[in-house]
Amino acid sequence: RAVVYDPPVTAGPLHLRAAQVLEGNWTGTSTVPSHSLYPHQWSWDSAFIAIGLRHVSPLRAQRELESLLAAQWDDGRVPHIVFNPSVPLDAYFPSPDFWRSSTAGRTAGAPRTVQTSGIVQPPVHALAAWLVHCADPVLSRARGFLTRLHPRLAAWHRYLLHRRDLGGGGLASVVHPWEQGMDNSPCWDAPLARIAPAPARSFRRADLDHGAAEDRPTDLDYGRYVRLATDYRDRGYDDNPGTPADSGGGRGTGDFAVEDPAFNALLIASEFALARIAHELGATGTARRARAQRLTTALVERLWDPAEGMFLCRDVRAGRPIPERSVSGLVPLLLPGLPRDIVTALVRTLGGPHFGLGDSTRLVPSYDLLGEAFDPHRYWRGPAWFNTAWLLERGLRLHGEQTRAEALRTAALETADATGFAEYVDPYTGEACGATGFSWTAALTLDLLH
Ligand code: 9WN
Repeated sequence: RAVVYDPPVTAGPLHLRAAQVLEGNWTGTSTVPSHSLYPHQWSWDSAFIAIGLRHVSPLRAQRELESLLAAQWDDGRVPHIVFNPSVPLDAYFPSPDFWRSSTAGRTAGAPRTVQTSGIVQPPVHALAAWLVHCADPVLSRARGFLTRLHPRLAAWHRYLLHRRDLGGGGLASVVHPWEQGMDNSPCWDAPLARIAPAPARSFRRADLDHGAAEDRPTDLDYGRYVRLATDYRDRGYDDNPGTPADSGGGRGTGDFAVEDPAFNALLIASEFALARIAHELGATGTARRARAQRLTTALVERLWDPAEGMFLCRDVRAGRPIPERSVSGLVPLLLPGLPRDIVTALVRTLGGPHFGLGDSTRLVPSYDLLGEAFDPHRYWRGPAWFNTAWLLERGLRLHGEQTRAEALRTAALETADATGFAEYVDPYTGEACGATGFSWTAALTLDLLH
């Protein structure tokens, strides 16, 4: 595998090596996920990176979030990529000339001076901002960190809760698999099957210059990603939530609209964090807390499946749940207001035959071990990722499952160490896949060490 630019991981204690990875991936204003595969700033990566970086440099952690939110659009969306103008266009696909944010996104209020994508990623940012503040409240207050970020975070949540309520039930929808962050999850197979792929020769994938083809999404997946993103761009990135779609399947105009449990759980966790931020800034935060609780109820009503013992995605266009078990359906475990019987069922599912935690797997697989589409090496169709391990460790701890949380924490630290901070790993063997020296793996290692 040609992983050319990843920082060398030298010997030394784990926390030092994790800090070195983040140092090597720091550009001066933000941190790239990986110089080889992902040489720009990514939205949810930056949130996870800031959560770890706060233990090394609270100032850099604040700047990580500030630089991302400086690229926010006027309609409130936080773009999934903020492009670094000094990186050659062919280093990553799709590049700024594909997204054309400053022209195609003008009506939606894309920034003029910085180039971004036009889609979003999971809203981990308010949670990250609160944790970063807590790492050094004196510095945070002196720099007016939360005072400056609060209106941007509030606008971001407003965008998701209003412009993206395409199902009409209070939850946010994603309009592209890249938005949910688990790009080629089998959950998207059915809704994506309706999308006519863009011809393979109409674009050039840069990811295959650095990653092994068998660990990455297929060309057919990419054709559909390109089609969806092109259509959204050509509509001026307009979400148009008031208009019923022709198919009758919810609001909005695009062909892909899905309510995802992890995306919405992270939004709710971030709403709770925004309540704390508001309180720190002198408000009560009561309304936000109440809203977070209402959203938790909506999440349970719309996405909980008692027979499966987990949350499922909902295909808004088809008007039905997607019968695939993804780690995304376990992530709501991180919510404080979850009914006790749901917590019990989620913990049982996590340790049961579909995810095997504490039994057959080292880390939580991204997809059902018994699912037809399971592949231990192909990206989000089976491999274990460190951000989901971190979220579930938090959830287990929150709900009093200390022993399981501790076992997951130990496994994550050992695997991060053994693989040189791999992007993702085979869930059974822990073998490294994708890039090494991957930023959120290093960052969340730091957080788990503290
Ligand atoms: C597309 C950066 C990102 C992560 C995503 C992960 C992958 C991009 C890609 O890399 O997606 O956004 O090119 O494959 O799936 O979760 O944020 O690390």
